[in-house]
Order: sequence, then structure tokens, then C-alpha cells
Amino acid sequence: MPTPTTPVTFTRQGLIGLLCIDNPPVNALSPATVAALIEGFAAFEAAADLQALVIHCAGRTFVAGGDITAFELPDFSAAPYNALLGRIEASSRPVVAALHGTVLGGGLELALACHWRVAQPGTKLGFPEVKLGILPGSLGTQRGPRLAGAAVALDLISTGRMISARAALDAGLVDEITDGAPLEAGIAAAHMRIASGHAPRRASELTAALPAGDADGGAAFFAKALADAERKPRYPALAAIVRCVQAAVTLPFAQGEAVEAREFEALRTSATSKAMRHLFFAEREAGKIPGLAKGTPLRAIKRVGILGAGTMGGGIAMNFANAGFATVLFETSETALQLGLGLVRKNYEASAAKGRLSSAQVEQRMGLLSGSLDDAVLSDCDLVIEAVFENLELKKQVCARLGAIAKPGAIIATNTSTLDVDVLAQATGRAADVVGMHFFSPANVMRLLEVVRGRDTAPDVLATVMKLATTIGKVAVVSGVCYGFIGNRMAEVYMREAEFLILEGADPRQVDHAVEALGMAMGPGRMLDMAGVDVGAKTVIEYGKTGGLPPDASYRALVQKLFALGRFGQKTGAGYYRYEGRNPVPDAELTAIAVALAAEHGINRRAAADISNDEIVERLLYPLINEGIRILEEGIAYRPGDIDIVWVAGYGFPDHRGGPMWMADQIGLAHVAARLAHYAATRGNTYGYWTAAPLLTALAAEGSKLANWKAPR
Ligand code: 3H9
Repeated sequence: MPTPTTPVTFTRQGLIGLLCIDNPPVNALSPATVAALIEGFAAFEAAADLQALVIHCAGRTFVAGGDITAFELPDFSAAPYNALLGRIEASSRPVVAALHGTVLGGGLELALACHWRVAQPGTKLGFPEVKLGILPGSLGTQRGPRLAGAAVALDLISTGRMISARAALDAGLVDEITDGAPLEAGIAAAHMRIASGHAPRRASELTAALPAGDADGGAAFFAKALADAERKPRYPALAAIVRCVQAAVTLPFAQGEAVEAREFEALRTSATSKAMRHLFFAEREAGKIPGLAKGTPLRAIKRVGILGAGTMGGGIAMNFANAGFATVLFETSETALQLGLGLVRKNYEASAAKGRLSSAQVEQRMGLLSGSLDDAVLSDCDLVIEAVFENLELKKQVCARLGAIAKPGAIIATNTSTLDVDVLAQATGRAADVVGMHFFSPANVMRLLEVVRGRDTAPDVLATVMKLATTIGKVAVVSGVCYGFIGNRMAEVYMREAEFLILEGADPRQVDHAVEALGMAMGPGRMLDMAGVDVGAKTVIEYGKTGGLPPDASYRALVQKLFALGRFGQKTGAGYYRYEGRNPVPDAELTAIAVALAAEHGINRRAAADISNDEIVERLLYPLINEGIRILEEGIAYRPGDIDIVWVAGYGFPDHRGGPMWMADQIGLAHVAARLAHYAATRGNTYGYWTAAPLLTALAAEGSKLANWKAPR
């Protein structure tokens, strides 16, 4: 799409002025767009004969927000834009915003400064700033509550969720919904405003309503909201939003404006927001695949087959049924099939009980799912995903069968989490059709999809699966072929150190707490107990068979021992912890196992109190970072940001730290390298556990950052 010469044009149609914003792809408010908007509005101000103004946008959407890239500029200031919004609102002639697409952030703030908002029925509106670690900085926290009331505005701004035009109309954020082209609707609304003779309605002059029944000027309402927000100190925007909305209720507009400006600026320059902004762009970048031509034709996917109706297969099937695909599950026994379909229904009904789905939606989705004991049903599927146990021989057999029965042109995907996709591709006899689709458990919930690009994967197969990932609401990251791909390969070294620390005397709870304090959703012990110690142990054992494990008898000895003892985690009531219901409690038996294993492998034990949180965090995360850097230098991942997305979307890594690669840059690569050297010296390095990746050493020596690194092409 050619970039227009100016992002804003001012024209006239009879007595109506028209300001058109045209800054593809989403009409974000770049500094140039804001400057042009200021100029365009000045032209309207100067044209005294005009009776009203319509602000509208070209392309697929009204303004979708401030330009996020501009927030990095050292001289960034919201002040010129905010002053413009003040002038728009102060106009004595009606200004109408004609809305379509996604009216977000600074775009919604522009609309709220206008006197009348007309929206197309499909328009979506919201304040997504909180997802970037900031808050609406162009008076959204001040005009929003004055139009929608404090409770609605606080909810919208704190959650960042989008609402429909209808909901926005009900909330008072939109005045009118009309079919037809936005510009025509805007012009019609402008004529109506002129004909009505009403003075322009200015949001800043309204009083923000408090929740019904409020008797103390919002004091209790805001105190509770603030207390809730302060329980999440890693997300300082939440408390700042409460303070701003409270200011909209209790202070004159100009003073509220000052509160918002102060809070916005502190958040914009915070490490948290920078990390979250990095993830925003990394997620979009992950969809751009080196060597894959833009416009690569896609294969048509209408019918999906899944081989294996276990927890994973069922969860995968739900993704496709949710997106409207006819999906068939194949199993080898009636019992397993019914169990699988039953679990899917149970999951849907649980969502319905929480009000997330209607019972009609449950039935509609179940109606898209079918089951069969005859694998011939897979032969007319456009995509077949195998989701059988993680066992190379079994998967090879299954792949060979799929290669024989899948129709020509069908994509054959494996959900393996660790195995060699090239070997499985060869087994099908049609390697070009094969790709890895590694879903994360629970597959219907976790956002990540690792797409494993095999040596022979055809470009159109890769392009189709990447597009499909978006259709089913996943964030997809491409990985090359290696043990565990990006995520599980890095998780392996993290688990290795977690186990060693426990053998050395740390309590599993201490290890979990140290990384949970950093923001990980779950520490390694709780994570493995939930995912299944048996699953983890079998993966290690399978890997051992390929000769991939270090020749270290103590390597992942704990998980294998727990597996041998039948301590599979939550499902058997004991693993790293003992379970009282779903509640993990420390277990003396685990300590006894760790003591015995330490003795068996000659590992010196220390008092738990002598193992600091800093040591735990460094020993778990620095090898993980180091492994991520190896993955980059080997070309398994294309970009550091891809690795960050894998860990944030698939492993509960805190988004406020931007992912492990981003975090490494913030810590400083030289420091990471120095600490690896420290552990190599103090713990011994017989198996190379602490050897820094050459790329880490090189970048550390240059004083460089991963963020500036580009893969050699
Ligand atoms: C804000 O408004 C603060 C204010 O309160 C104060 C301001 C002074 N900036 O997602 P897509 C790019 S904060 C810069 O693939 P979709 C994106 O990187 C902002 N770039 O399309 C991508 O580039 P590329 C509040 C942006 O159709 C391309 O546009 N607003 C921005 O799947 C297409 O994006 C938000 O947070 C931006 N704001 O989804 C909205 N937005 O092609 C953020 C997009 O080079 N945006 N790009 O990779 C979104 O949620 C989605 O992009 C949207 C479209 C729903 C709009």
C-alpha cells in the first residue's frame, strides 16, 4: 500500500469540513500524524463559514491508538496532542467522530473529545494501554469516566478489553450506531447536529457518575479498587489508573489532567512498560518468517483430523471447534474416545457455568466435533495432527500411517514436544507436507503454538499453519528442529538446576518461591507436579535413548526417581510436594529421597537456609538464558523476541520482564557471562553446564545487547 503524502487531509463538502486521517495500516498517531492533524484542525478553525467538522479515517480502522514506537523517542510528549483534543472539544461548532474498525487508546480519546460519536455496527472500542504497562495519556481517564461513569470507565481502562459498538452505546461512549460508510454516517450526523441547534456537548464539562448507591463520594469504591490494584505491584499501571479515575471524580478537569499526565509519563518511561511494548512488537515480528515470500499461497483448511483423543488431542480439537472448523478425533478404543469427548464437553460446560459461553454455543461447538474408531475418517481432512504419546517409535508408526492415508495436499502435523520432526517427516514418506504444531497444555487455554519447521517443510505448509494459528487465536513462533525446540530445550536446563538445588538441600517450595517472586506463574516443582512427573520423566528417558543426555548419572535423577516411585504429581497426590486436595504441602518423604540421591551421587548437602534466593534465580535462569542464546546462534530461533514470546505465552514467564532474552539485556550480558563463569568455577564444569555460549561471550565482550543482534543471513 503506497504511503499517502500527508497523513491528514482537510477538505470540505458544502458547509461541513472533513478531516481524514490516512496513516496505514492502523492510523496510529505518529508524531507526523499529530502534526498534520493540528494543521488540519487549524484549517477548519480558520474556515469560519463551515458549520461542523467530521473526523474520519481511511482504510480498515479509525485511529487504533498512539504510535507505540514513538514512546521510545527521547523527546516524546503527549502535550501537543492533548492540547489539540482540548481545542477540538472547545470548538463552538459541532465536531463529529465517524468510527469504524478498532477505536483504541489515543483513537478513542480523540473520539471522546469530539461532541458526537457515530459508529458502524461492527466497531470495537477500548483502552488497551494497560496491556502495554501504561494508561490512557490523552485524557481518556478524565473524559471516559465523565461519559461512562466511574465504574464502567475503571473496568474498561483496567482490563484493556474491547467492547462492541452496542456496549459502547449503552455505556455512553458512543451516541449513535449507523450502517453505511463511516464518512456518510458522519456527514449525516453533522447535519443533524447543526439542525438540532444544540450547543456542543463537551465531556470535560460533565460530572463523572459514581456507582449506584454510593454514599461517600466514591471513597470506599476507590479504596477497594486501589487495594485490589496494589495486590499486583508488578503492574503499577493498575493503581495509577485508579488514582486517575478517582481524580476525574473528585477534581476539576484541569487538575485531573495534570494527575493523568504525571502518571502517564512515569509509566511510559518505566522498565515494565518498555518490556511490555517489546512483547507487543515481538509478537507481530514472530509472524514474519525469513525465507518465506510474502503472498506464499495457502492450502485450504476446512476439515481437521486429530489422532489421539487424550488430554492433548481433546484440547487441540477444542481450538478448531471454537474457530468453526469441522473436527474429527480418531481413537483406538471406544472407551478412550468417549473419555476424550466427555472431557471436551466437561471443559465447555465449565466455561458455560462461568458465563463465558451460552449453552447454544456449547452445543454448536460439540456439533462440530465427531469421533471415530476408523482412521479412514482422517483421509478427507485437510490437516491431520497426531497427538499420541511422546514415544519415537509410536510416533514414527503413526506418521507412516498418516502418510499413507492422508489425501494428497493434506498437511500432516505432529504435536511432539521434543522429538526430531525430520525423522517423523521422513516416516510419512511425504516430508514436504509435514510440520510440527507443538501446543502447550492445557491446549485450549495456552496461547503459544510452536511451529516446527522441518528440513523439508514446504513453504505453503508453513505459511498455512502460521495463518491458521492466528485464526484459532494462538500466537505462533517458528522453531527449527532440535531436542525440545525453543521452549522445552530451554526448560531442560532450568529443570536440571532446580533438581540439583533440591539434591543440594533446597526445599522445592523455596525453589518455587524464588522464581515466583520474580514473577513466574509457577515454580518448576509445582509446574511439573501439575503437568505430570511421569510425562517429564518419560521425556528425559526417551531423550536418553537418543544419546542426547550428558554422561552424568545425577542428571535429572530426581524426576526419574519420583517417576519410579509412582509420585507423578497432583494426579497421584504426591510428586515434588504432597497434595491436600490441590494444595501442595512440603513432604518429608521428598526430603528423604533427595538426601538418598545426594548420597548416591556424591552431592554435598547444605542447610536450606544457606541457599539464597539470588543463587536459585541465577542458577535456574542464567543457564536458561545461555541456552536461549545458543538457540539463536544455531538458527533454531530467528530472533531474541521469538524466544521471549515462547516463554511468556507458553511457560508463564512474567510479561513485565519482557521474556528471558529481554531480561538478559536488562541484567547486562557481561554480568550473565560473569555469573556463569562463577558457577563454572565453584560448582565444577565437567559436563559443560556452565560454559557460556560463544555468542554470549562475544556480545558481552562488545558491551552489546541481544536486542541489537541480527542473525547472519
Ligand atoms: C495509546 O494510544 C496511548 C494514548 O493513550 C496516548 C497517546 C499520546 N502503534 O496487530 P496487527 C502496527 S497506546 C504502532 O498485526 P491486526 C503493528 O505493529 C496505543 N504500530 O494487525 C503491525 O505492524 P507490522 C493503544 C502499531 O489487524 C501493524 O500495525 N493502542 C500500532 O491483527 C498491524 O498490526 C493499542 O495498544 C500502534 N498503536 O490488529 C492498539 N498498532 O505490519 C495496538 C498496530 O509492521 N494494536 N501497529 O508488523 C492492536 O491491538 C492491533 O494492532 C489492532 C489491529 C487491533 C489495531
